[in-house]
Amino acid sequence: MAPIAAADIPSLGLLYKLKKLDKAQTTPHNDRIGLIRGDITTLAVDAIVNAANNSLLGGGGVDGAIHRAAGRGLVTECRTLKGCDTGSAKITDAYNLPCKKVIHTVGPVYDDLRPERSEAALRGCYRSSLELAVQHGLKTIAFSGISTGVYGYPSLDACQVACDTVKQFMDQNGKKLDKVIFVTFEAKDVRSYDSTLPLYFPPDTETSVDQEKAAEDQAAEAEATASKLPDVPTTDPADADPDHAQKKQKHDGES
Ligand code: AR6
Repeated sequence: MAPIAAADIPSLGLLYKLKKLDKAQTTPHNDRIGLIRGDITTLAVDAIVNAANNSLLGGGGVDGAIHRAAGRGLVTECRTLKGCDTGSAKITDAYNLPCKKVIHTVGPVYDDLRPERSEAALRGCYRSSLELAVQHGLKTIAFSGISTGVYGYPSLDACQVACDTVKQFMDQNGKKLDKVIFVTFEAKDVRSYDSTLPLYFPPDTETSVDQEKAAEDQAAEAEATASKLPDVPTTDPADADPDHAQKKQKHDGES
């Protein structure tokens, strides 16, 4: 399968425009957020983010797919890194992958007795990966759904943490990155991102497009009505018709 370039991955801004939800590039981050479903190893972006384990020596899931596609050079370099803490990230070359670098982050094994600890660690994964990308001058970065596979983080909760952390980072450092891409693989994650992304990166709302159209229609209607109205009299009708006052008095007297 041919590698997919960052520019060919649809941004939220484009998706909103296709759905006629967005007027223009008015919501700051929408053209810098990408969404694609597929195999992250096929993306020709600056960096892909691997959902690794503390050893950084490979495993199953996306980690296994990345190591297989990269070739032996990746695990050889990973050995020199001496592992990675949960919630942190380290960077390597990409070897046979079409991307330039691989950022390896270690998500939490979801702890449903202490969800706040899992959340803090997952935030750390996204934040430290973004920081590494910026430090290395990487402009386009694609995230797999960290911890949402065998580490058991509920998809919707993980997605909210991912969107919120990326949004906060972009609010502060947005211009340093050209595109942050969320890569979904399974249907549950597709559903989570479809419902969550518009909450964190809203379109320049449907209502505002509708309201603008309604305001235009109203103005046109008002203009049409105004053109049909008689001119406003500039003098008192009684002055223009001297009999009028008498007629009126007579009429009032009859009733
Ligand atoms: N491209 C994009 N996403 C993928 C791909 C792929 N090729 N393959 C799987 N996913 P997981 P974790 C998605 O289990 O939960 C490894 O053994 C998948 O649908 O890979 O963080 C490590 O060595 C899911 O949404 O990572 C660790 O031991 C997401 O990638 C452990 O698993 C993450 O699922 C880490 O567990």
